[in-house]
Amino acid sequence: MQASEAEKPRIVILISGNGSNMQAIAEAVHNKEIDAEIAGIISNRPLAEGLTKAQAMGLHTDIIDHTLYASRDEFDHALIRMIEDLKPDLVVLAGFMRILTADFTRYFEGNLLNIHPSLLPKYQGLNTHQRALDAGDSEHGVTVHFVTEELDGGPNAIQAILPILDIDNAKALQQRIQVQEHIIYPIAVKWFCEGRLSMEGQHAFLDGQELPASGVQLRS
Ligand code: NHR
Ligand code: GAR
Repeated sequence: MQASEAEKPRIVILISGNGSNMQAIAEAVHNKEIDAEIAGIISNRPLAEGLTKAQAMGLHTDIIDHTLYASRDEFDHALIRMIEDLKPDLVVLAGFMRILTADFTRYFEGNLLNIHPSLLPKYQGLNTHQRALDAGDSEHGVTVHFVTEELDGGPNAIQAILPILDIDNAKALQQRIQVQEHIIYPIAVKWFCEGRLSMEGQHAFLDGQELPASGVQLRS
């Protein structure tokens, strides 16, 4: 039986910039590849290009400018309230660029996903493409993981792996990785919305089986 609109899992997506991952997920919902509802898009940057994209798709958008808050704590508590108003089942970080406090990550733990452009646990933090090149790595990639207090340290759900080519630079790598991001993020969100992907006690599970530390790996 088709679930009625009111019963569909509700997704809130947090962005700071371009919003291409937000768009990939919203399109997968629109195309009914994911049986869910986009409850809203929230940006901490008032001028994020992703806001325009979300509005063009007819999605609800909210802005919460972190520069107007005196501390990370106050910002995160206001952000929790704004997200809660949208009654989410899943919160998705899609190029969201503010480090979140433990109060925030604990509040949504198990229902909070992020996409990070490296083969986690390698290269947590920023500048990942250049760091993979500088290290002379033969492979690089992107990971969808559950968010915990530890930055880029929560359990992995899925990662896409790409070879690094002799002629690569950070920009070329970033472009090839973005193509993979738009494939694996909708897959992870779909699994979550179907109740197949979950987090229990710092481990990720798919279909009741604990995933390896890498998560599911897609190699191209
Ligand atoms: N917060 C927690 N607690 N845990 C994670 O795993 C998080 C998180 C917040 C964001 C995304 C992230 C990434 O995938 C993310 C994961 C921003 C920074 C950062 O240094 C680091 C990691 C991530 C996002 N932000 C600077 C800050 O001071 C600001 C940088 C900027 O505005 O450009 O918050 O890598
Ligand atoms: C994505 O490439 C994502 O992996 C990266 O930011 C980009 C956002 O693109 N995330 C981080 O670097 C987190 N530190 P988008 O706004 O077009 O989705």
